[in-house]
Amino acid sequence: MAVLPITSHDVQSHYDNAKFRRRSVFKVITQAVLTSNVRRNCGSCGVGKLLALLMIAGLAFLTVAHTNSGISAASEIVQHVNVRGEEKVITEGHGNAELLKRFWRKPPRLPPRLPPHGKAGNNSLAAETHNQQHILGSTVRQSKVAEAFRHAWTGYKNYAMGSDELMPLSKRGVDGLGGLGATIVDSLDTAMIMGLNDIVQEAGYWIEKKLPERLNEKGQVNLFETTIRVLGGLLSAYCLSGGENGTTGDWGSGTTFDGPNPAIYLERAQDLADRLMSAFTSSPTPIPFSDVILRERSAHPAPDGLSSTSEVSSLQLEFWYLSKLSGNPKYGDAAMHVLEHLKTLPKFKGLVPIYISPHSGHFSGQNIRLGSRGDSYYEYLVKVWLQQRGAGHGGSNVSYLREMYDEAIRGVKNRLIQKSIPKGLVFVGELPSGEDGSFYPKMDHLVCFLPGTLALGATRGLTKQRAMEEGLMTIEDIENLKLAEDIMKTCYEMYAVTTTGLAPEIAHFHTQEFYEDGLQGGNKSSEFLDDIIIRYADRHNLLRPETVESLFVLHRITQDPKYLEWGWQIFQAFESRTKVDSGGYSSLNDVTVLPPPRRDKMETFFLGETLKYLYLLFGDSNVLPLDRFVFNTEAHPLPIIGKGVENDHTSQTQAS
Ligand code: DMJ
Repeated sequence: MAVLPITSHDVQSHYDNAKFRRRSVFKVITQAVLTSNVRRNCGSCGVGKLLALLMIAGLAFLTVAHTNSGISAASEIVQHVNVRGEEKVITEGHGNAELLKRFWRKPPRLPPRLPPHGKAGNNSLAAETHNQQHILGSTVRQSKVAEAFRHAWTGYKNYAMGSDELMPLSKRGVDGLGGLGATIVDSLDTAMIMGLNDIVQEAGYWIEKKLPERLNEKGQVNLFETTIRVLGGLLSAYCLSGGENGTTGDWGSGTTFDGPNPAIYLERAQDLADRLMSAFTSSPTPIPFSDVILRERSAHPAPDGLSSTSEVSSLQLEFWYLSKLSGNPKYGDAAMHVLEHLKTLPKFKGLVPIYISPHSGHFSGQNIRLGSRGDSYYEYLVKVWLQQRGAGHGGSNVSYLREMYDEAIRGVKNRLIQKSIPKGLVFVGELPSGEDGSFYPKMDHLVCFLPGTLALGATRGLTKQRAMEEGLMTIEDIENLKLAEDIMKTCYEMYAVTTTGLAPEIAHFHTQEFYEDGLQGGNKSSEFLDDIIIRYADRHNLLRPETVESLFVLHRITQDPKYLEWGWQIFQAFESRTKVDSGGYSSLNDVTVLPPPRRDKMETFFLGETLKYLYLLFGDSNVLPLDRFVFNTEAHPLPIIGKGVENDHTSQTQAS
């Protein structure tokens, strides 16, 4: 196990707020003497009292000045402690002079408090969290994101309540996901996290009163979409509203929510999962069919007979957690059986084709990519391992997932990573014809989940600093975190390179072998105009979350404040380009022109993921800490079971 030393450069303090600057001794004393009380009463005080006060001040000043050289020597005592190569900076005590200094020093002036985003009551933990956000200067940004969420919800509620999605331009709803009110369920835990109790109540009661009839009556849904958005949303709502342990404080909120008893969310989840189970039970192999008829509790394959690899491998966080909650192992067993089966299949350096047949149980075709139909296969390998590794057996029963993940990432580095020219952006390309075919420099926006996943895998959700201190990071982990940061930059530049400041759905990259002229993003001040190629057919933006998702994870893990700024720029671009006055936000048809032509759809993941990740990015890292919660691929947080990181320590001790 190789551990790089942590340098003081890694240990960053990142607030730069003029209100917290050190004040001079003279200022401290004059401010302390002229307290508001003295000032208030000064009109009535006599000349004698004033002179006495000035004398006391003078004496205090002389004492401090006399000992000042001693203070500066003592207060600057800094110890460099080497603990496993780590540099720690410790400031020692300062004696009497420092005590006097402290006595006179007024506490720093904090920025004014803003009201909480919701109407929910807060306990002391929430208040402390809130205070922290002020210190970091994040509350204003969080309020703006919460306002955006309310605007999105209000548009949906006014024109589309009960439909899957809002068409914000024609002000009506559309059922693109089978008619389960997908926006409602996808949004609920975001409203909880933001403390928007009135929305929690509206969404919660709809789920209590209306969802059962939808489940009974509706026809075809996609197994994957319904699992990640609806089942995931219900399970997360159950967890965050205190269903599992009777308290909401566990995840850093402390808020109590209105709405139905949390047990309702679990009941709905189980009803839905019982119907979805037919996708597994009808298939002749462990690979589930892609489509389910809810009212009939039956399932069938997609018209071409194939399932997407990412779809069959991104069900396990949800089904396994449901088994744990319900005590019925059938959900988790069926879902985990898919991964156990995938483990046995031949792969190319850990990489897999994007289609699989539920009839044969084998991969179909050669196309390898981390974009659509491939993406969350790689994401769930590591997330399911994180979720379950501490659940028992020392994590050995899921260690194969970590091995599959590590091998796949080696394959990515080996075959899919290149640098663009002329400016050298690191991007993830594709192998459309498999291992023997050529590299294709195309990267879907969807691939921008990868920086977050790489960072999570590298530190197990801890900050880099802590993971280093605890000796948890191997050389490979450190390399992977570096790769995460490089790809993160590319994802950010995919936004910054366009006229609107929003990324296209797909980008191509200029390489030695590949170039297409005249297809630039349009932002003349971007230095990457020549590196990123945006074809006409790829210029739309669906309000997708992947980049801000990774910004959130990378900021939590590296604590680098640049990710806050990138996220803020992206949020502002969403605000100025996609907000619809009458309510909601719209997708765009072309991110390279102003004003951008709009597309009449607000995807559920804008509320379920994009705004949630932005809100969490600007907030306190004690809320939903990444070593205790894992976000499903639709951003619904689920708890990590048992001893997560502790288990990593144990397995390392055993191994060494
Ligand atoms: C979401 O439904 C999920 O994040 C999924 O994994 C990928 N596509 C969308 C968001 O872009």
